[in-house]
Amino acid sequence: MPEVRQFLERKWKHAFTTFFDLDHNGIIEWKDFKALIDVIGEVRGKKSDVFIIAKLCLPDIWQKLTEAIGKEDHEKITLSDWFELCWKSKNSPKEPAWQKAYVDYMFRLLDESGDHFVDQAEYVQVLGFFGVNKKDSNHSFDQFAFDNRGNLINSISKRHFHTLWKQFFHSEDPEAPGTHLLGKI
Ligand SMILES: [Ca+2]
Repeated sequence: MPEVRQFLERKWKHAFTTFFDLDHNGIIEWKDFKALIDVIGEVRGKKSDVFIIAKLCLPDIWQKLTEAIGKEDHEKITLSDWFELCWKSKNSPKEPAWQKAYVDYMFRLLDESGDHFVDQAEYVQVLGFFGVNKKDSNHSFDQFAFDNRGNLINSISKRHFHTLWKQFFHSEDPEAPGTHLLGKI
């Protein structure tokens, strides 16, 4: 179904553009990751946990991503490479190493206080590193932060985050709360 493909690829493109290709040249390169580490270091300081996490985790994610592509040229990830990785991940029974490293990293990045929950203020602040404005992040948070009974909650556990993450990357249902996890698509 073309509309299912379109919906999935719209979400994946959003993740590619907002969270990886920070200089918006259409390619993910190590320099995009490096730029993010630098921004976090400037905003939050070189001794902050969030800076240390980014510095430790991003080289690992980069290596796992480029390994998963398996191209000769390991220096560049194009949007079509990225779609291919996301399709493979969606169709694979086992979570690929890069996805696991990426979701773990994002949760650690978001959970600034280290209490194993991501609250709205943390979410809004970290999305700000990626250039997402506060109004949009606040709105997104209200679209996915629900408990099983549909009541709004003010923080997301790691397990809940993982469920929302899977919905973002794999769900074909635009109504799934996870659609909003990474901001406005
Ligand atoms: Ca780039």
